[in-house]
Amino acid sequence: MSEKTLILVKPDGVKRGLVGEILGRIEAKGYRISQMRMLQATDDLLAKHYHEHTEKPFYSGMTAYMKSGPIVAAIIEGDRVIEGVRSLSGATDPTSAAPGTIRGDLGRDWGTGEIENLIHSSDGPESAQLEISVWFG
Ligand code: 3AN
Repeated sequence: MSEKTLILVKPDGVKRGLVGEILGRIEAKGYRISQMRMLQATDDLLAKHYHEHTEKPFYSGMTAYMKSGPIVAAIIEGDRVIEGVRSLSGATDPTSAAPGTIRGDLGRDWGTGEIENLIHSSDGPESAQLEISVWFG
């Protein structure tokens, strides 16, 4: 059964001109972009999106990074798309993310103290549903 996931191209991806490359990899895999918007993240949207992390020590630096420029939010559709886009995205740390993944091929540590890892993708059906409602209402 076809499912939906939510991706964000994070501010570093937009600033570096990698929106097309990142979305292109998702499309080339065979998934379909069903909705897309460019916007500026706010504290309120990020608190809902990252509700599991609001008490973590890295939360304030991470949200400052997420607000450092526009992001692109998209809903992606396809069979097993949640798992498939997580696999395309790669591990959280771009330095050690596997080559062949978006983070592994295009990301690195820039010495800023923040994990700038280009893409967010929902990690399960419940988070996909919640995150789609956060960014697309
Ligand atoms: P992923 O995006 O790989 O699913 P999550 O959901 O565990 O990672 O974390 C969300 C975001 O929080 C990450 N993309 C990263 O920017 C940040 N983050 C996670 N863990 C850490 C950490 N240990 N130190 C700093 N930032 C972190």
